[in-house]
Amino acid sequence: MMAGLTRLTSGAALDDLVAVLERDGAAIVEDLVGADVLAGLWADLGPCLESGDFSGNWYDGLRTRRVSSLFARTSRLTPVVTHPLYLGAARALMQKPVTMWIGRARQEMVPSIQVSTTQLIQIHKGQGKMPLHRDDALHLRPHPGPTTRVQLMLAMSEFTAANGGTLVIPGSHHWDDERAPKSAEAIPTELPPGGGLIWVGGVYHGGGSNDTDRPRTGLTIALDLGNLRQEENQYLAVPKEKVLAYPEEVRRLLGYDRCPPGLGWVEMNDPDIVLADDATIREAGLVTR
Ligand SMILES: O=C(O)CCC(=O)C(=O)O
Ligand SMILES: [Fe+2]
Repeated sequence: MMAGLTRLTSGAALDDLVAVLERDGAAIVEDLVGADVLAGLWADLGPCLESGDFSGNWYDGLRTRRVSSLFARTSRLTPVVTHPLYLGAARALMQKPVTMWIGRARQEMVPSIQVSTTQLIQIHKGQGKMPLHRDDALHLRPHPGPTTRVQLMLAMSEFTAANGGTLVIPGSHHWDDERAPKSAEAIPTELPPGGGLIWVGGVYHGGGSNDTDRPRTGLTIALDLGNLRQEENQYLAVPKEKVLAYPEEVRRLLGYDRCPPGLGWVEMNDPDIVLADDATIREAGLVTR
């Protein structure tokens, strides 16, 4: 029997979580958000799941419901995406300084990070295992290598071995691209509602099979390095007024930020200028949107 994933609580030291993520590529935070946060998210997002259809393809799961554009559908994701352990781990693992010469000046640039995908994933009875995969395969990068994604799965319902709790192969982010993942190597994520699984993009994982009568619901957010293309196009998925409902830190994470030294500008400026009101935009002589 393989040991389970390392389990921490919200009060854990960030350095301890980062050390576990570097070693295993995945960790559990038992109590990521409280019942009030969870209830608010259910109130906003639950109806979207109920009115939605099952996925139309085998990979996403024919007995799985998925809802995306989460920052457009709820304004209550701040405590999730800015949780000090989740955001802190993402920053620690991805915002590594890069040095460069600009003329004769040796400069250090720290990349930004950004929300890359959001999804509610509800696995129903009869859904089989998802193929084990690496989510950073999207980045078409060789392994092993620097972390380009840190992802969260917030349990909106209980996660168990029987109901499809995410299967994870600890340590598989250290593997090269020749080694194939095997089902027998994967261990299920077990979480109470409000708990979270944090994992890095290079770790093999996948949804489990649900053999129970009750659906398993998770809310996933991925934070990626800011110099990569977002998986889910946040600029198109989240209308301006929904972006403005979030605090500046979250707006920056949604992509209204520059990745140093200079990716993502608008009008030679920070892209968040497009969030200003129309009068200010006209006064500054910028193109109105
Ligand atoms: O639902 C899960 O537990 C994981 C889903 C997943 O890995 C994915 O959609 O890429
Ligand atoms: Fe995945």
